[in-house]
Parts: sequence; structure tokens; C-alpha cells
Amino acid sequence: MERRRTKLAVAVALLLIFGLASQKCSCDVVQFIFGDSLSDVGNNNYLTKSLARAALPWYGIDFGNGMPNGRFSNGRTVADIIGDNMGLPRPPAFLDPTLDENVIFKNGVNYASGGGGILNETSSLFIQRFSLYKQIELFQGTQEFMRMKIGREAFYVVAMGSNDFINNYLLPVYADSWNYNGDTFITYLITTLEGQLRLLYSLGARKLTFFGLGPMGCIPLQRILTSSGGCQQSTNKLALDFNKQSTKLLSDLASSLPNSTFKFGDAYDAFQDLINRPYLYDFNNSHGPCCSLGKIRPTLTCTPISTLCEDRSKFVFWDEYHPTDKANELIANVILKKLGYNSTNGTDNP
Ligand SMILES: *[C@@H]1O[C@H](CO)[C@@H](O)[C@H](O)[C@H]1NC(C)=O
Ligand SMILES: *[C@@H]1O[C@H](CO)[C@@H](O)[C@H](O)[C@H]1NC(C)=O
Ligand SMILES: *[C@@H]1O[C@H](CO)[C@@H](O)[C@H](O)[C@H]1NC(C)=O
Ligand SMILES: *[C@@H]1O[C@H](CO)[C@@H](O)[C@H](O)[C@H]1NC(C)=O
Ligand SMILES: CC(=O)N[C@H]1CO[C@H](CO)[C@@H](O)[C@@H]1O
Repeated sequence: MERRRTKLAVAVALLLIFGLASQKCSCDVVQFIFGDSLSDVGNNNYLTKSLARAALPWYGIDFGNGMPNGRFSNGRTVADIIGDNMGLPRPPAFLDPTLDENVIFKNGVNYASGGGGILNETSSLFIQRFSLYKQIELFQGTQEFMRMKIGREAFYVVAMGSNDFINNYLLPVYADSWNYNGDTFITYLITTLEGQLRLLYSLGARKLTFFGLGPMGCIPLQRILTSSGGCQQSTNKLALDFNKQSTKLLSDLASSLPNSTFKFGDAYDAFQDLINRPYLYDFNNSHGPCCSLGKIRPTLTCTPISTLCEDRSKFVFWDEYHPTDKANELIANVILKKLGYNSTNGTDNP
């Protein structure tokens, strides 16, 4: 009896190992990405009325042929780098006209949109953008379109929240800024996000990572509002409070939703250290944008008449809001390491 049980245990163990090994083929694992300008790979370039677009030089200068591709950076996004390291294909923008059933089947879809927020009302000044609800609605459409095919293993990435502060709560033209205080606003965001993550689960999402916020009070756009040029500490505190509550939300969901691996990807401290001690990481400037109009600041975007810093690999920030390729790489590596996703290249990890 004892021996049979041992044999059975061995068989189960072998089955498990074999089961995992057979998933090693990264070719059929795809990603569905939901996010804002930090993850947009071109959607807003098709939203022709949007004021948040990376459609002009010098966006994309260090990516592919150097022409603008919709990414709000000189190079790769954090999600690009994380996916590459896991051996996953880069999902194309939802609005890319070449997107068809085969492309979706092989690569997944990226719904991220510059200006997008957890809240529908966020970034209304940009006129056009996909909010997180809208992105989930589009994903639902994709699923109906694909019908038989989705249901395979997929990674879901949700990277949202900074616009809900920078382009909503912190701007007095938005009603949310006078209807809420910091605490009640964060509660409103977390409650909304919970509904959205549960909705994604109900649509089949099991392996999901939510990226937390960075020290958004230190982006050049926020610094220029302080008399000293230092970080806006009150804004950073909002990010930390939001991260704390979303960490709890993700862990609560992971333990209550069957078969789910919901994780929180945090790089706040690492990013703050990069900003505080750039020289340690071989950076030279962590306060100003690499692409700017010189003394005329802030500008909404990097433009063809802006001038570029001498060495883009020495700057933390590319424009007033967004990090450079090099900074994104550092952030992505921290997240990969924390989540245990480093050097796995498409193997069995969650
Ligand atoms: C948010 O927008 C979606 C459509 O994108 C809509 O279905 C939903 O009802 C809206 N929610 C609120 C609270 O306005
Ligand atoms: C969880 O996984 C098991 C085994 O694969 C499956 O039978 C069950 O239906 C799953 N439950 C949910 C809610 O996905
Ligand atoms: C760092 O930047 C300063 C000006 O901001 C410049 O004078 C110096 O040469 C730069 N050093 C390196 C190593 O790039
Ligand atoms: C990757 O993870 C492994 C095991 O957790 C660790 O030993 C290794 O140092 C990590 N590599 C990098 C480049 O972070
Ligand atoms: C750590 C590691 O081996 N990463 C590699 C995973 O695969 C991508 C390309 O498929 C490489 O660029 C990474 O270096």
C-alpha cells in the first residue's frame, strides 16, 4: 500500500514536470496589455483627435528605423523589455490595421492608450483615449472575434494609474479634484480597479500582473512646479498610498479567485534611488527631460523643433512625463527580478 502510494506520488510528480515542460514552447503564450502612455505601442496614433500622441520625431529615435512608432519614449517600454526577457512576442496595437486573427493568435494584443486611466473621466482634456474600461470592452470584442482560439495560456498586464492623478485629481479643472481628498480618491480608484480586475478574471484572465506607480512627483513636469526644482513630495505620497492599497488588492484577489496568479509589480524604491543617485547607475541627469525646447518648459510633448540631450543613455527622463529606454530597462529588470521572471524566457512560471 505504502509502495503503491509512493509510486503514485512519483507518477503525479512526473506528470507535473512533464506538464510544465510541455508548456515551455513560448510560441503559444501571448500577452494582453492594458495601460497608458507608458505601455502604448501605437493606439493613440490612430486616434487622430487625441492630444496625447507620439506620432512625431523625436519619439522612437532609438527604436527600429528611428521613426515615431507610437511609443512615448526614445526606445522600448517597460512592458516591451519584460516580455522580451520572458521570450514572449510583442503584442501589436489594437488599432494596427494589420491586426487579424492569426496575428492575435500568435502575438496577443496591446490595448494601451496614452492618457488612459482607471477612471473614465481621466484625461478628458486629451479628447480621445481608451480608458481601462474601454480597453477591457475592446478585449471582450477580441474574444468574441476569436471565439474558439483564446483560452490558451496568456499573460495579462495592467499598468495604469498615473494619469488618474496627473491628468485628473491634481488638476483643478477636473471635478474629481474638488469632490475628493487624497484618501477618498484613492479608495475610489481602488474600488474601480477591483471591479475591472474581477471583470478581466471573469473574461478568463488568470495570470495577471498589475504594475504599480513610480515616484510620479519626480517627473520633470511635477518638478518644474516646485520652487526648488525638487520632487513634489505630496504627489509621491499619493503614489505610495496607491501602491500600498493596490498591493493589498492584488494579494486579496490572488487568494480569493480560484486558479489565479495575480501579482503586483513594484519598482517604486528602485526608481526613486535612480532619481536620487543617478551617478551610481551611470546616469548623469535625473531631473530634466532629454527632449525639450530649452528654456520653454513644460511642453506637452517632445516635438521636431525640440532639441535633444547629448547622450540619451545618461538621462532618466525622455520628455516631461516619460522615462528613457535606458531607465525603462532598469525598471523592467527590477520588476523581473522581484516577480522571479528573470531569465526564464517563456518557461513555466506564472
Ligand atoms: C465607463 O465607460 C464604459 C465604456 O467604455 C461604460 O460601459 C461604463 O458604464 C462607464 N462607467 C462609468 C462609471 O461611467
Ligand atoms: C481551476 O482549475 C481546475 C483544474 O484545472 C479546473 O478544474 C477548475 O475548473 C478551475 N476553476 C476555475 C474557477 O477556473
Ligand atoms: C554630465 O552633465 C553635465 C551637465 O549637466 C556635463 O557638464 C557633464 O560633462 C556630463 N558628464 C557626463 C559624463 O556626461
Ligand atoms: C535571476 O534569478 C536567479 C534566481 O532567482 C538569481 O540567482 C539570478 O542572480 C538572477 N539574475 C539576474 C540577472 O538578476
Ligand atoms: C535572461 C535571458 O536569457 N534573456 C533572454 C530571453 O530571450 C530574449 C529574446 O528572445 C533575449 O533578448 C534575452 O536576453
